[in-house]
Amino acid sequence: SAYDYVIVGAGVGGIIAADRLSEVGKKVLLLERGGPSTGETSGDYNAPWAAGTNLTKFDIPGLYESEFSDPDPWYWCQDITVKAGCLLGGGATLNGGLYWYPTDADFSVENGWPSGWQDHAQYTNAVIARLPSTDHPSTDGQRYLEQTFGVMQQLLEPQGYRHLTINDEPNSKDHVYGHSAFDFIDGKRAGPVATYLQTAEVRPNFTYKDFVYVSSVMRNGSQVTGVRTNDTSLGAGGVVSLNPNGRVILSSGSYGTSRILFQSGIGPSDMLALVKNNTEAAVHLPPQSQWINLPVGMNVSDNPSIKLVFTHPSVDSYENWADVWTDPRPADAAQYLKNQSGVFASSSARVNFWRAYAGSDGITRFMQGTVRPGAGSVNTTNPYNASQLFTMTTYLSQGVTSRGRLGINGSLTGMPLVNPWFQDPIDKAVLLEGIKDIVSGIATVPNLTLVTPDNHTTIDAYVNSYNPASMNSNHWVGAAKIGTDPTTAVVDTDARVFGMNNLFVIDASIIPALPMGNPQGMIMSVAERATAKILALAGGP
Ligand code: 6FA
Repeated sequence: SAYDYVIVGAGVGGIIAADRLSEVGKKVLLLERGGPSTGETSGDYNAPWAAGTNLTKFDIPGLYESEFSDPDPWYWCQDITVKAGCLLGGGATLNGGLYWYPTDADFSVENGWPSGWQDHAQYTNAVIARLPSTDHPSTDGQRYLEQTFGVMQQLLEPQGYRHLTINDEPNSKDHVYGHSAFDFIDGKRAGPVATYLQTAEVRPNFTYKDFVYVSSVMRNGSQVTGVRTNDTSLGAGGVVSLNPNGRVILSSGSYGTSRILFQSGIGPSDMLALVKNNTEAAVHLPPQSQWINLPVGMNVSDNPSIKLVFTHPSVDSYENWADVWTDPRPADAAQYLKNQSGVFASSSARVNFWRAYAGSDGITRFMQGTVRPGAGSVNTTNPYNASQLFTMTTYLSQGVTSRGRLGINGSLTGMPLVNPWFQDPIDKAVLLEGIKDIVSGIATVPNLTLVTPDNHTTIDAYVNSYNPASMNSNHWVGAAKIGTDPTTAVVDTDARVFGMNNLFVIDASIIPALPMGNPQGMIMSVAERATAKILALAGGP
């Protein structure tokens, strides 16, 4: 059987595209390399205390931090050197759930978007209608483990910050703070898996196949003729067929989509040469005369982030989340199992704030802060009270000018080739200024102590010696950037790969520059709009 649309990757972008295309009657095949995740999708990776329930590691928001201490973290892609989700839902199944409605400025021409993409409201509102955010995810409407909010209030108010419900005023991102907002529903992880995928799955014209790995698309010049998979039940040699005028959408995430493009003969010549030198992959690489030289993997950005660790006597560090999987606080576990309320109904973040900074190059950059009880690591020569720790992650968000590069090695492992953080010294100077502003307020909050860096380390020294790998925020965008010029962009303003008739990308890769907040809200809006654009294009199925 053949399909109108084959979508590769059931993550944030792919699920939304699949739902919208099947909604209008297209015959859609959604392929995913991983398997079930949440209980609703037959996932069964449960904490011992939730055994026998349909509440998996991925359903229970309070288990988020346990992803990073799991002895067998099978859910991370094993062939990508940075963190990416290789299971149904992709990053949306594993992420911290922070969820920001995109701002108007996120889609501005100044922020890299081609003209025509500025009026995002219709698409953002479509996302909000399916997946409203919440800043009080517990089913009883109460907020839990909120001590850091009070501390941050004391720290930020004297610096002129205003308290607001963040997603009620998405465009207000200067000197504002509020409760963290999440894509959780009924006290559980929601995201596209719990919403868009559910409506797609009841349609007879929609097919979902998991545990299918896509290596490349088969091309006849500018026409994709099939999708090459490792599943021979899908077609001879594992090749999935398209209907006449059928289209393929790559939604495999920044690293996954880039790798498929390379193996399909699309990308910089050094990456294609690596595929050609890989015995297994070389067999399916189109002849060099059909290679398309596009800047796949270039122009990537990710928020540089620096963590500060504090103590305050009012704060409950929640044992730094170390025991949530095997030995949770019994009352909290029981409360959650009873009706999805309490501490476990939220992931770890409790407070977010933003402030605008003018860089010496005239560009406005925003600093985002995310505050959570507990700390992953502490580096201090002074004594401190481990039960009072909390962490503030400071990120540079919209306005970041640094760019890096991602790609593959000879074994086709996905990896950063050039780190994107602080390539431009002005990015570094601005984040440093922001951190210093925060630290300058510590003295106004009784008993607030900065423990990392400790009082023998200057903020400059701390930032200067910060391990670049620890600056990673897992928010990679731009690998197949949208634009009007194939020397600097990979997809055109309809999300179609330059030089191809029927190959598209809908995922984080097409986003040209970082948005104001953690990116999944923007990716969702982009997926809504890109799908509408593709449907409106002449010549389709
Ligand atoms: N974003 C937010 O907005 N808020 C957060 O709190 C947040 N936290 C995190 C976080 O804590 C971690 C650890 C990570 C890794 C990311 C976080 N992000 C957060 C970022 C956010 O999750 C990502 O930006 C977002 O998921 C990217 O969406 P995409 O649609 O671009 O890509 P996905 O990775 O979601 O999905 C790709 C799918 O394709 C996966 O399901 C994958 O298994 C599949 N796939 C990949 N290669 C494939 C292949 N060759 N064949 C078939 N399927 C493939």
